[in-house]
Amino acid sequence: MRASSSTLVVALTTLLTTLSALSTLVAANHIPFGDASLVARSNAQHSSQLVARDASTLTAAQQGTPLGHEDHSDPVAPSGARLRSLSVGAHSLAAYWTRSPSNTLARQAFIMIHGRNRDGDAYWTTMHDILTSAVSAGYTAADSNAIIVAPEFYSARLNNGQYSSDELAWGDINAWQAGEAAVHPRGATETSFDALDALAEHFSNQTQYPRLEELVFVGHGGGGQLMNRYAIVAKTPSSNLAVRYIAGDPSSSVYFTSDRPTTDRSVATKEDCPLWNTWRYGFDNFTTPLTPRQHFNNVISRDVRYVVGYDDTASSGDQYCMALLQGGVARRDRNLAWWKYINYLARTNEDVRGFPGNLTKEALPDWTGTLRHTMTVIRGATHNADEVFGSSEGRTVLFEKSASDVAVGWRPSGWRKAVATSETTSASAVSATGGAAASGSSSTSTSGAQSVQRNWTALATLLSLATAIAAWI
Ligand SMILES: *[C@@H]1O[C@H](CO)[C@@H](O)[C@H](O)[C@H]1NC(C)=O
Ligand SMILES: *[C@@H]1O[C@H](CO)[C@@H](O)[C@H](O)[C@H]1NC(C)=O
Ligand SMILES: *[C@@H]1O[C@H](CO)[C@@H](O)[C@H](O)[C@H]1NC(C)=O
Ligand SMILES: CC(=O)N[C@H]1CO[C@H](CO)[C@@H](O)[C@@H]1O
Repeated sequence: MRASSSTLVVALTTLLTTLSALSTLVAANHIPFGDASLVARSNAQHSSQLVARDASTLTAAQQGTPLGHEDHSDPVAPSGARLRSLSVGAHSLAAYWTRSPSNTLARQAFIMIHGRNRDGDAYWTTMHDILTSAVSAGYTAADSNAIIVAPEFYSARLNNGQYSSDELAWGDINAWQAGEAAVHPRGATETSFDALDALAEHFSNQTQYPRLEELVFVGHGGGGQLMNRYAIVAKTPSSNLAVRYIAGDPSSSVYFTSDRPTTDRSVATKEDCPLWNTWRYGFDNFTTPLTPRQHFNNVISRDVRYVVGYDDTASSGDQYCMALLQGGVARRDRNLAWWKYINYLARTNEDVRGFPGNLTKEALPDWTGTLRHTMTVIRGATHNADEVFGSSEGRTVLFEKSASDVAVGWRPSGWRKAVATSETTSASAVSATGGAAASGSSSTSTSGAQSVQRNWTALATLLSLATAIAAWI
């Protein structure tokens, strides 16, 4: 073992030196913005002011980012489901729905949001399978009568032929993830947020659902992005329902302030990224009467649960500079940095120093409040809804009514949920990677820990390579 360990160290050192080159490649992906004709065209095409607010949609159009999965065939409901249309404003939303729901018995309803491929049918089945296996395993928090709904946020270009003349479809690319308005039917003003509000209202009807107690909004990837934004603006649901919002492995979040966890200028800089704080990444251009702080106060009091695959480290998904500024190339690191950020803003006493991201409590405004959110980090899970939600920890996130019963999963070594005094030991500052790759290294000094933390992205990549190399040696 000793010999292969030193071989490993040599291999890792070599890899480490290549990582600066990799960061440069990432830096080359910075997005220039300012094509006025594009904005004008976009505004003319969609009269609603809502359309022009999403920085990702505009950037994708400008860069000609590949549109992705295309499907024009007749949608087919998976067995156990049927395709329904639910009224949203003047139009309707298509959704796969439990075929024979036990409306009078159901205690739980799940609104399962698809990812960027808009494959609600597959997501309905994922949720159905997870529910079925939890129930047959005797997991008492799972309701055997739960109703599952998987909406379809169709793309007007990539899915035409699949939706009816009355059904909503969204503009390209992935505008629904940011809560934008539909562009079909012509003149539609309903947004994806409105569609979720309509589902909440539907399930609030106690005549139709007399025993319903829990309404669970859950999404993964692009659906996870919709979730962490919807939780900020959702209409307050009926008081008889405990509502939770579950965001799985989103690529980005909406930052409430101008702070960002990436300060490594070789990864991304605000100066080279004019849209760094524009909605979906920050509050600029978001159409809202409230201040970011008011939104923060609202959302922290809601039951929001983040789920992150510990191995969701590939540099896939959103690689625009706006997202890179949120913690580098990997979704995992961005989500862990987000957890640090909201804990610092709310001045919780969770010790999050071991999480990645160059943020300090002192540098952030003091928005003290009670943070009701949870973050569950699932070892062995990549960017995959089945792995994340099918794990034993994922099960607690989906089914447990009380946030206090949600498993936390992985944490950096030395992590403690609550501390009486804030600056006690330096062991807790050991980086997340250190904790996972070498759990014996918990005596790392504070300065050592900081340099490990600075190299977070590099080490995170190395961690997955190390596993491969160890097997190969
Ligand atoms: C933000 O709003 C301004 C003013 O309405 C507009 O000129 C600009 O194009 C918008 N930017 C984006 C990225 O939507
Ligand atoms: C609630 O559901 C019942 C039974 O389906 C229906 O008759 C009633 O109109 C609904 N109420 C509202 C406010 O939609
Ligand atoms: C964090 O800040 C340090 C010191 O300014 C810097 O060297 C490092 O690159 C930063 N790390 C990230 C991930 O931005
Ligand atoms: C690859 C990389 O980011 N290496 C950095 C790790 O941290 C040390 C100390 O802060 C830097 O000098 C390296 O450049």
